[in-house]
Amino acid sequence: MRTSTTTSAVLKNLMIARDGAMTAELVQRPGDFGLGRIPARLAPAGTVRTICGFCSTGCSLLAHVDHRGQAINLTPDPYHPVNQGMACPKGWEALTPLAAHDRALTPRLRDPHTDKLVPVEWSRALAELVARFRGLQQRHGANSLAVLSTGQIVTEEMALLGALTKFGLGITHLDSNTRQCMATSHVAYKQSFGFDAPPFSYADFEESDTLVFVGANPCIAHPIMWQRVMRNTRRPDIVVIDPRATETAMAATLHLPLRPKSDLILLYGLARALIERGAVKADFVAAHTTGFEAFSAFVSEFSPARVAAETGLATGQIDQLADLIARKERVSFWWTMGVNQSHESTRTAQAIINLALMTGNIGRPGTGANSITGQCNAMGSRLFGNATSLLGGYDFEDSSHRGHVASILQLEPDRIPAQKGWAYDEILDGIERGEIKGLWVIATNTAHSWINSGRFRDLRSKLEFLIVQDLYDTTETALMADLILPAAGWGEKEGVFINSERRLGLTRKVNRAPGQALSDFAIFKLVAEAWGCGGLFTQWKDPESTFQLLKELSRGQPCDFTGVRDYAHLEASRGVQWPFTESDGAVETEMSPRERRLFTDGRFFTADGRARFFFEPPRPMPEAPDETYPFVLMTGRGSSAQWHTGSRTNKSAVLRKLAPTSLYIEVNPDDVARLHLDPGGQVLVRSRRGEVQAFVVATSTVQVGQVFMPCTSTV
Ligand SMILES: Nc1nc2c(c(=O)[nH]1)N[C@H]1C(S)=C(S)[C@@H](COP(=O)(O)OP(=O)(O)OC[C@H]3O[C@@H](n4cnc5c(=O)[nH]c(N)nc54)[C@H](O)[C@@H]3O)O[C@H]1N2
Ligand SMILES: Nc1nc2c(c(=O)[nH]1)N[C@H]1C(S)=C(S)[C@@H](COP(=O)(O)OP(=O)(O)OC[C@H]3O[C@@H](n4cnc5c(=O)[nH]c(N)nc54)[C@H](O)[C@@H]3O)O[C@H]1N2
Ligand code: SF4
Ligand SMILES: [Mo]
Repeated sequence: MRTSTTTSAVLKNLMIARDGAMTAELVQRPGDFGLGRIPARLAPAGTVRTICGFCSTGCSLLAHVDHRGQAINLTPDPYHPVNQGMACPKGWEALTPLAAHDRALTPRLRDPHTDKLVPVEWSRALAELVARFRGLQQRHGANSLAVLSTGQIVTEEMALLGALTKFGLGITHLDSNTRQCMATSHVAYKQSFGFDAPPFSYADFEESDTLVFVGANPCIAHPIMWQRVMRNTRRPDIVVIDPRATETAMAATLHLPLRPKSDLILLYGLARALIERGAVKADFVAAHTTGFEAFSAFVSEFSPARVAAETGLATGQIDQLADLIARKERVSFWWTMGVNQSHESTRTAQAIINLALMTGNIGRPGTGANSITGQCNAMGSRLFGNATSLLGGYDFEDSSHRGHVASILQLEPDRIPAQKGWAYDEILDGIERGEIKGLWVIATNTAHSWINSGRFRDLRSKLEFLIVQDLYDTTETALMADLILPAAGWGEKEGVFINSERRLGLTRKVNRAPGQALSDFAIFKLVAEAWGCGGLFTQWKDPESTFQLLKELSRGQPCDFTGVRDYAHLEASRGVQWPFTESDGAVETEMSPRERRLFTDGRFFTADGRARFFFEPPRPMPEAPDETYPFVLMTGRGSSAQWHTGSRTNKSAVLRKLAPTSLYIEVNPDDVARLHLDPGGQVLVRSRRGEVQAFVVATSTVQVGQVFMPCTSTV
């Protein structure tokens, strides 16, 4: 009953929305479902400061906006503390993908007779979503539905989606593409520091004496962070631990090309070497940590001979690195996907954290155990995705946490589930078992980016209803959908991103979304109304009022940012790093530091204020090479001009020119000769899960027995 009334009200509003110029956002008549208006605040003509929507660096871009409120081009902000006037090719080209010919302009619904995706009105799309999802819940239970989200929408949208899914629609299983990315570091920090808290500031790139990069290729993946390293005037040693001689390794002063997935052994061996060198900061360890003695006993088994044998490195290389850590005053450790995407990634991240703790390299300039995240708002999803942690870094399992969050959100506490839902891989397993029947995918391209993409294709047939919400209706996942919801993208809506150094930055609407595309925020509000649970979200009027709610959720937490007044404050201050409490805000002046790191007082976020040493015996790589599959395949970023599955970057002619246009595989010249491969010719690359054609690039950047392919190609 409630649904049908609401749906007709939605229809009325959509008719208004289709009229006139305001197609970009729904203009709600005040009073209709108590929504008020979701403002479509267009930027005034002139220059507007915004934050890039690709990677987690969070560069500030100046959008130059004409009298129609449309950005005509972008330049990097010379005065921003993050990028200091620099941008990578994706940033410079960020407007181009918005104008692509394959933008999703209307919702599309699969016609059961023709099997084609045909344009439908928003009202029909919403009614269908509700009917199909409700029907599945009625027949198979509330948890026959699941949601896959992203690190690429603004924090306000993530939080609304998380709240809508779990508190409104009654779906427990929500996870995001950050599971493929830095979820393991989230856990590592939570266990070691008591909260998911990357401690660094980008200034640390410039202030270190030794920088150790583990499984990270910032020259390609975070080029502006790398520029910050290049601005370091302390003549630092730069160490790269990576099986490949990457662009970053080539620029390093020491490259350790270890065997893939032998990092944990190396890091434990380094800990022993540091203990033997007397490099342990005993005062710091005694005052601020727990568990060092057991750790010290544990690592005694990692002799140089064992480490060399198991990592393939020479003992001299390991000694050299131990010296660089032991002898330098300021040592910072940085890691990315070479660590996070592995079978023992949480412990590997913690082995890095242990090195920083035992040598007292934390809380001082140029130090830290620093996880670099990937997507523009991966950090926002860590705090407000509402996936494994409850909004604001709380725990679903803790009833006092649930009660607290419910009181801020003015909800009945029992609306908040008492357990976290399934992770991404568990959701896919649930589809396979026939338990999940309906899936809603937002701002991620699962059919391309999930490991073993063939499996997702097979799972599709087990889903009774697949919804995809994206900028484009041509992504591999959208083409499989039963319903496509057209979304506004970066630059077409406003909200907050949180970058790798915990900086909240405001991203602005500098363009109208095309056709009937709506911001994800507006779509989630409409779904709530159509579902009949809109009343739960009256406080979430628009992104900025939602930001005020998020502030309240952060109050008293390590990530407290209650000192940020509003969007205008964020913009004027060029971003604020958390924590920034109300009292910090009250004493803020022009002279307040613009870069801050955590743990300067040696107090961590655990109950006793001490950091923990975590460790575990290394396990062999689960799927080692064998006779049929003799190579180790590594994948990663191939070019600073390409972004993941290419849905956005492939739309720019400029970016397409900057990267190879065909898929390639890098093979060591000895293997090329041994297998009589034709450099530049095509090969069929086959794994236990799939096969693909690629052309051969003979290069000694990969070791014998190893090959590399980029995870994006410009095809
Ligand atoms: N241009 C561009 N930039 C991006 C992205 C993009 O798609 N395009 N994506 C963004 C995202 S979401 C992310 S998560 C980041 C990723 O940023 P990075 O992790 O820096 O990028 P990858 O290319 O995945 O690099 C991982 C490195 O780990 C190495 N590696 C593989 N196995 C091992 C191992 O066992 N041990 C060690 N030590 N190293 C290993 C690989 O050789 C590779 O050089 O990039 C972000 N930036
Ligand atoms: N082989 C291999 N696979 C990998 C990796 C690897 O290194 N190797 N890396 C993994 C990692 S670290 C990551 S993070 C993932 C990334 O994997 P994906 O998230 O699948 O990659 P993207 O291409 O960024 O997909 C994002 C989609 O969201 C859409 N989009 C962008 N902005 C918005 C928006 O505001 N709203 C909506 N609704 N849609 C939007 C884009 O059009 C695009 O289709 O890939 C993972 N997969
Ligand atoms: S480095 Fe990242 S944030 Fe900066 S311009 Fe490039 S993609 Fe955007
Ligand atoms: Mo990522």
